[in-house]
Amino acid sequence: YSAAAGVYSSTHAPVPLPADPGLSLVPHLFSRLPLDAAPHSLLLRDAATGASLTRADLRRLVSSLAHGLRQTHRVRAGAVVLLVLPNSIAFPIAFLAVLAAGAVATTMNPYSSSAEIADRVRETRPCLVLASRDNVSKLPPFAGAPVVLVPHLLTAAPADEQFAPFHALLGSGAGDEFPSAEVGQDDAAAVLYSSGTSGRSKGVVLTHRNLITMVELFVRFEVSQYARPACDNVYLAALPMFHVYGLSLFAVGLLSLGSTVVVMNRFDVGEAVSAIHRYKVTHLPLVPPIMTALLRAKATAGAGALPLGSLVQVSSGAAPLSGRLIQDFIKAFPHVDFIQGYGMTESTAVGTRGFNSSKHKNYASVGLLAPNMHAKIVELETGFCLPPGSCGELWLHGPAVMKGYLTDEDVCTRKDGWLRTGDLAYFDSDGYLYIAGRLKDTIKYKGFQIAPADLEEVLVQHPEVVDVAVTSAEDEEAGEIPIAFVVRKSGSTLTCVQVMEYVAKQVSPHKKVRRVIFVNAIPKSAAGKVLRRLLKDSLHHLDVD
Ligand code: 4UW
Repeated sequence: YSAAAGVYSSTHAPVPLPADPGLSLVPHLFSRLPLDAAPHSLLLRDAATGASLTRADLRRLVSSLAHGLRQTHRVRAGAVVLLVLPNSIAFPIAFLAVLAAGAVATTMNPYSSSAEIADRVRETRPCLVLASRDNVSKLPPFAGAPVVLVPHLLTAAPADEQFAPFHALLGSGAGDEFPSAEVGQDDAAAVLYSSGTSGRSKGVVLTHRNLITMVELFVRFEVSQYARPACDNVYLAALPMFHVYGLSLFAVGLLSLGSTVVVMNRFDVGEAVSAIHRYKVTHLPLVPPIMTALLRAKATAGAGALPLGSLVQVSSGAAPLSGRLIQDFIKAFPHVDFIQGYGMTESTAVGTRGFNSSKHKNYASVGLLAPNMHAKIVELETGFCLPPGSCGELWLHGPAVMKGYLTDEDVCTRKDGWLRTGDLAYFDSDGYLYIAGRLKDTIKYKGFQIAPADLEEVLVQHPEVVDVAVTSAEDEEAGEIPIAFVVRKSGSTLTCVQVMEYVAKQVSPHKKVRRVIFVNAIPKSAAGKVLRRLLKDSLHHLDVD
């Protein structure tokens, strides 16, 4: 910590990053993947069927799909391709091929509603949509954007007519060489959605440099801290790849290390346990609700104990974790190295990672700042930079921080290259970071982001709703749940259930409003800003729904 500058620098030695401005993610990734050494070693495996892809398969499929996209759909530098895909071994191939073709991939929750998909199409104007079969019925009629259905498994024969166009794209490939896509490190590579510190959810533009940085400073760096060779590691991809946490690991970073990624189509605790056992999974990145689910499964299994002996490391992030849950988990799975990590969409998942040595175990901290990254802890009232031990807003600076938002400049979140995280945090004198609370409005339901403003916009459309404000309530299962304070039209007999059903029809399942409270007025500041804190505090005084 430099008291003069008020800046915390990473305690790790800097990691060299590629300088070539013409480099893009996919060539970089494959330059890091020792293909010749072990072309047939397993990279991706489908948890349900066991179907697998090798390093050589990945290279061939990404390259031929990239050529196919350029030839058939004129996918070019700067064009956007929308991915509405659940986890599958095809997801990383689709994502990487879009980038290798020079285009920009935008991902979204595959359980999104039609309205949400239509919104995204309006905002990002994709030239092509890659979707799973389950999503076809939800896709709005696209002006000028064809839809190609992507199968879960690429190894199966293309018996199904619906997937013929996708297989035709793969077939149009030209060997293992990637197309010469005229993009470099400063060009956009992906648009992921996040609400930042306020307002509606918006597109976070990540460049090839951001993604290359993520690979080097987060995934490769973390694995290099351990003595185990990375190619012996088997990861369970239980988290969704449309979100930055799953995307950075399973669809990008880990592939460059030659580790095996076992992909679950959708999380289910029983299936996760049997996949861990069957494929001897060693690494399990998760969110706090999955820890709770594993603990419950263990309690139910009783003396028969869960067959999780292969696990070496479990890491948790994306949402706060209670000390109690950490202790219960460590007691239940003593052979597992447990760490927390912290990241954001706006920082390409790069932030902090825990590291336990035999001498030093620090489970409550989210870990040490990633190499090459800087931080400040800023006092809210004064804007002063605070020293170790003092709590303030965490700001981040470094090559992983996004280029900006797609639709608005949101000057609040980014200031002079500093990303205001909206999180309350402090460092200890050894450089370990602790998250103490959240200043921003974002709600985290099972680690998924919900922007209250998105739900408010849906709710105010209801003809019997006069005013509304959404905030969160703590929940043992999900961490937090969205809760709506609603002012009804006078004389309206609208019920809580009707309000919840109205929202549920229009949003992804994780965004559903799970509690409704009718009020006479929404408390607002003189400037008209909703006083969410006041509403949240009022929850403690309410004992009726
Ligand atoms: N404790 C408390 C945490 C924590 C947290 C995040 O949806 P986003 O934009 O992004 C994420 C990314 C999570 C992540 C990425 C890479 C990684 O190694 C890792 O560690 C395991 C996690 O969730 O939400 C960002 C917001 O989520 C909260 C915090 O409010 C942050 O601004 N958050 N991690 N460990 N809160």
